[in-house]
Amino acid sequence: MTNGVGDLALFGGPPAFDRTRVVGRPRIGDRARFLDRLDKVLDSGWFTHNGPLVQEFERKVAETAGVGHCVLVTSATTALELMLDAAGVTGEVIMPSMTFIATAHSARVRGLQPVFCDIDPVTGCIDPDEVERLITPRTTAIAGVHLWGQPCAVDRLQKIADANGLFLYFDAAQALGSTFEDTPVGSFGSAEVFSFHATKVVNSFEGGAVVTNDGELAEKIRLRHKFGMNASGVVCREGTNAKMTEACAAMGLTSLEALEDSIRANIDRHADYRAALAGTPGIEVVEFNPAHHNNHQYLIIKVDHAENGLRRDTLLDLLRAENVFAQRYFSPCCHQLEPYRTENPVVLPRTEALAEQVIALPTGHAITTEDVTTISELITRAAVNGTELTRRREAVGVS
Ligand code: T4K
Repeated sequence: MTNGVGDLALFGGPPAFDRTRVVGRPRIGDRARFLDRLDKVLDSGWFTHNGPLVQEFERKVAETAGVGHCVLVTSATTALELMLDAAGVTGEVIMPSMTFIATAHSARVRGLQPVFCDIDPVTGCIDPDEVERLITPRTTAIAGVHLWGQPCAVDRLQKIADANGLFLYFDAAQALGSTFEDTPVGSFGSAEVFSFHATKVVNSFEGGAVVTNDGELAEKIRLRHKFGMNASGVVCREGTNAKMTEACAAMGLTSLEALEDSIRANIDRHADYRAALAGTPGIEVVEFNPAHHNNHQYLIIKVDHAENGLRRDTLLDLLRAENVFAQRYFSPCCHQLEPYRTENPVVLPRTEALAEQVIALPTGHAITTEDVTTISELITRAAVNGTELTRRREAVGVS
């Protein structure tokens, strides 16, 4: 590899990787154990409806989160929707825009109005001072998002919620295995929601969970996730079908058993990237506050165009051409997407500044230290030749 840019795959050279490196390659755990569990499901003839594996997965997720109750459902998005319905939230919900669109959509489909709030520029999580500023008589809830596995300022948010009589919940889709100081994420606010999507630190193919210490809330969610039927099969209210299957729970349990190993691999690759990218102009590997424990499922870099002349999207295109399928987590962010940007345009300077800079890179068990070296060399070449790359892209009409 040379130091110039002419031989990059973006300009017709051969890609650095013959197989794509992705963000969020699913972690299966012990494949034999998964297949054994699946075999037993097939033999049992019991595939769904709160089967034994779903019950076991619920117990283990509750244990991991340090809470009394867990209700498993088909996705985190559905978990958020059911939780908001069960809690009877109405009106306005203050939430960050720097998150996956599901945080906002889950509120909107329940007839709520997301009110987007600016962020702490260091963590990218919701800024409690801004939350206080946005409270109106229509505000009924605050949603924190543990962005990239980092816990929000849970203590301050709880104080604000208590002082104003608001329902506080957390979208913890990215944060299973993280802590706030020594307390596991999952146990804050009135309820938290995990995702077990294929790309998450623990996956159940697709899946999600509400975790809470509020037994009554958990029961209301349970009713809603199975047609409004109680444990005796009597329909007491309306509801939907959001039950997790036994096959998904088999995957979830097996993947959960690998959680510690997964986090260790994530931390190792994080250290590899930090070493390999140290001193690269205008590239910062986002570090997590050591006062908390982070699952390190997301490896985020910030690209400072002012320092290296490189545009974030140029780097993204460059990496993808090399078969490194990096992601923009999260850009554009929620208030820049439909229907929010048309219905309720807002300006969030800190959110927008961060969103312009971020890239999530492949990490963890899916890649090796050598892969990190290769990816980092590509990034360094791009950063060192930032102005030249921008010029070349502009010459072909790409900004
Ligand atoms: N709240 C927050 C804060 C979230 O981050 C999310 C989900 C949610 C709520 C909602 O959770 P769920 O309802 O999904 O349970 C992905 C995921 O689909 C999404 O779950 C996740 N956040 C978000 C951050 O990322 P996309 O559209 O960016 O990418 P996707 O899923 O097509 O795949 C990403 C990469 O992962 C691909 O390059 C390839 C790799 N991949 C993907 C799949 C599906 C695999 O290697 N294997 C796979 O099976 O959304």
